[in-house]
Amino acid sequence: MKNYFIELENCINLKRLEELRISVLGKKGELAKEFANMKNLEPSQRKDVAKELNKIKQEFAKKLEEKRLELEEKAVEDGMLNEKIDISLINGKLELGGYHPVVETMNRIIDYFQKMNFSVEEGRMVEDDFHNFEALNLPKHHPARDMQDTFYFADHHLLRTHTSPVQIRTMEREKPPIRMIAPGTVFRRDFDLTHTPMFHQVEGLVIENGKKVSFANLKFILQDFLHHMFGEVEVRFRPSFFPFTEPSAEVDISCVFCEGDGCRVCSHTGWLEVLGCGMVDENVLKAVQYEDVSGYAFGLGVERFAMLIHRIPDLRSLFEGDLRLLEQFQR
Ligand code: 2U9
Repeated sequence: MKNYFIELENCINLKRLEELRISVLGKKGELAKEFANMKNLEPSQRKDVAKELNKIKQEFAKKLEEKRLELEEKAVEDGMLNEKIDISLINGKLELGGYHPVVETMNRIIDYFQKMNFSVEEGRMVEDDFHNFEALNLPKHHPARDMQDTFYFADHHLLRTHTSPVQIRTMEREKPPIRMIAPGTVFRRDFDLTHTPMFHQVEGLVIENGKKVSFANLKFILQDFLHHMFGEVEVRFRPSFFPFTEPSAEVDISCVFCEGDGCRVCSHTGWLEVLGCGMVDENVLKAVQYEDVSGYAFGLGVERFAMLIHRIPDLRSLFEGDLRLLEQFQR
């Protein structure tokens, strides 16, 4: 029996442990044989031998159980160390995501202008007063600079209220000709049915040396762009005012909901305003030390485009992350 105890002590796997259990405690095992042998003993000896054998049986069973727990624990640990999980297996329930309608619309806009040979420029969201206002002919005390409209930091920096500072920085960095768009996130202290404090714009700028760029060029590209985005719509230009362009215009398309008949969305005018534009103001060109150049600029709100293209009635639904809306844009 002594040998079995030593073997149990040195046992290193569960299979051998089970073999040991059977050889010692099994029906035909070592102990069963010893118990059977008792019939050959003197009756006076049997009691002591039985007591001794039972003691050995209990001790072996206890040590065997301890060893089993130890080896099982080790098997789990070894398994975790050596296990390789194949994460490439598909469970058949994969669902494809999609672009958020604002991103998808932004990408379509960018695509159009890239095909028209515009470069895509990005800037910073935290800007200074000069690039966001001063250089754009928005002098000190202009109402647009109001604390009410702009998020200011304590150190005179601010969250850009439009992407126009990107054009200013591009002009500071590069000589004409310039042919660029600036897509990006902008911030205004505005929150109601039709305004969110964070939204997206795409602005464009074209500058050429001399008098090469005209309002007719601006009209052509914006008309073509709007047909690309909205299909067969009427386009009209209305005189307007912006500090950074002169002359300026707002651009309308015939209402995509009622096709110009008049409805609630277009306030019964038959027209929807979708763009602002104009020839770059002299004062803006002066601020970046450009001389003898001509240029046009335009700007649009991406959320408004996304809403009109996809017939999304409520601006706020674009920012709620509701899957019932987003799932409709799965690829
Ligand atoms: C430079 C010079 C001129 C960009 C322009 C608009 C007209 C315009 C609005 C559309 C909807 C902003 O998101 S919105 O509220 N934008 O109407 N933006 S012209 O003019 C510039 C920009 C940069 C250097």
